[in-house]
Amino acid sequence: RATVITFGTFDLFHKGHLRLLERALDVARSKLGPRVRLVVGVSTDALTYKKKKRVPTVPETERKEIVRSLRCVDVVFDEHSLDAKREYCERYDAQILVMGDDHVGEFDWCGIETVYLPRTVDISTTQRRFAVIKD
Ligand code: C2G
Repeated sequence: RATVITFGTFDLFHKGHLRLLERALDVARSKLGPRVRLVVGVSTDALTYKKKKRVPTVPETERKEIVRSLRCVDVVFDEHSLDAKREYCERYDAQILVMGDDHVGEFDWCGIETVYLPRTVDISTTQRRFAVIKD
């Protein structure tokens, strides 16, 4: 099967995350044919702290469990480093890398076709967290 790969933290999992993953599969099907699998690198707690300077609300084991349970997702693995994308793409034999367009241009160096999809508007983990804290 052809492979599409993506990466993310997926903290306080929301519809923006879900749509990104579903659309990643759609993009891959349109480019590679119907038999594609979606592989997702979920950032470890340590990597999340490094890149965002905060600990995720939901621990990595749970974030992985949630992403793994989705119908559109075939394989989940630990993303330990932002700089190892080329290795991850090779390990899973990925043909396409998909990310949201808040990352435009960031991953063009990975050696495979990279597609940046528009983010879902009006939803983010930060907004969710504030909504929780407000009361
Ligand atoms: N996303 C989206 N719409 C939103 C929120 C997020 O399409 N409203 C997308 C992001 O663009 C990203 C994915 O969902 O492609 C996961 O988002 P995050 O959990 O915020 O992940 P991020 O911290 O961007 O991780 O190696 C790359 C990093 O691990 C990226």
